[in-house]
Amino acid sequence: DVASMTSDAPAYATIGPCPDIPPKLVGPLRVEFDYHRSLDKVREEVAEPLQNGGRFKPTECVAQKVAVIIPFRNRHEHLKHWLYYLHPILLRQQVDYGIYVINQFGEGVFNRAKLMNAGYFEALKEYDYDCFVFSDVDLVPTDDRNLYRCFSNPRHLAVAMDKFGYRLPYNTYFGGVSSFSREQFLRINGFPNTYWGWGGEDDDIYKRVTFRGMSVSRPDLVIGRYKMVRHKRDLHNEPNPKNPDKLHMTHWTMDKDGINSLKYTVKEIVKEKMFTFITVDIQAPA
Ligand code: UD2
Ligand code: MN
Repeated sequence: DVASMTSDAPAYATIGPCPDIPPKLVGPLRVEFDYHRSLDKVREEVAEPLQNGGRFKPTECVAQKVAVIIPFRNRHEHLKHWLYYLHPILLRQQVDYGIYVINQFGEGVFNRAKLMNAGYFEALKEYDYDCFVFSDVDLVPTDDRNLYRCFSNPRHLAVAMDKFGYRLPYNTYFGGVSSFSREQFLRINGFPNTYWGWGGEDDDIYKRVTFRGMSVSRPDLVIGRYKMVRHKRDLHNEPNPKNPDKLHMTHWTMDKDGINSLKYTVKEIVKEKMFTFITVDIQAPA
């Protein structure tokens, strides 16, 4: 009979792509970091729809497959805030996503861009992601219309941060949060591995994008608002005076310093409910 034939039809035959504008967005959000929920409480409140490892896949439509990569060391309080605010946002944004916290092993000099390269690689070992969002652990968007997905050009999402008076500090600023499709990321040979310590790596990435003939896509200053958890400069992430000089060389170095020269080893992978925590040894200098 006809009724049972319809109900036996495979589900995928009826699922179309997710809409360009997710229907459940609410717009501006209240974001503050002085609440007193523990990580356990946060998990109770936001993790119910998630698969282990901080994974979620919408069932109502076919979504972009997005790996969110967070460079990390010793910022657990910030990570709690990030998870508390971002999971509900990402759920409303209808993304097929996973959260990858890439933890730098040891006490050597920090290297944000190399960690993000490692995150790209590790995420792809797990799932066929087509989009990569790279985010500082301390940045929370305050408007859910700022979509964590990929566009026809590399995207800079963190355009209006509280710490910069809700505007870009300079026109070519590319720090904080960005997204790249797999093709866009490969086209720039990923990120540089050689920016140790604080500063410069985001400007190098911006240059890579323009040198490969792409432009930067951005949300407007209303939708692109962010709050950064206030913090001091960490130990072993001092501004590196060599980094600004390296920027003159990007044009010549980008083809040999990037995803094609990346070397690191995985020390440990831990699947938490709200995220996948991957500790990597990136051979950091003391
Ligand atoms: C700015 C940019 C950032 C990057 C950096 C220069 C903003 C909001 N962000 O960040 O994108 O370009 O300058 O390198 O302006 N981290 C750890 N543990 C550490 C050190 C760093 O987890 O010990 C991670 C964490 O994800 C952090 C990120 O690296 O958010 C950037 O470091 P930061 O927050 O100390 O630097 P900040 O705020 O000046
Ligand atoms: Mn910061």
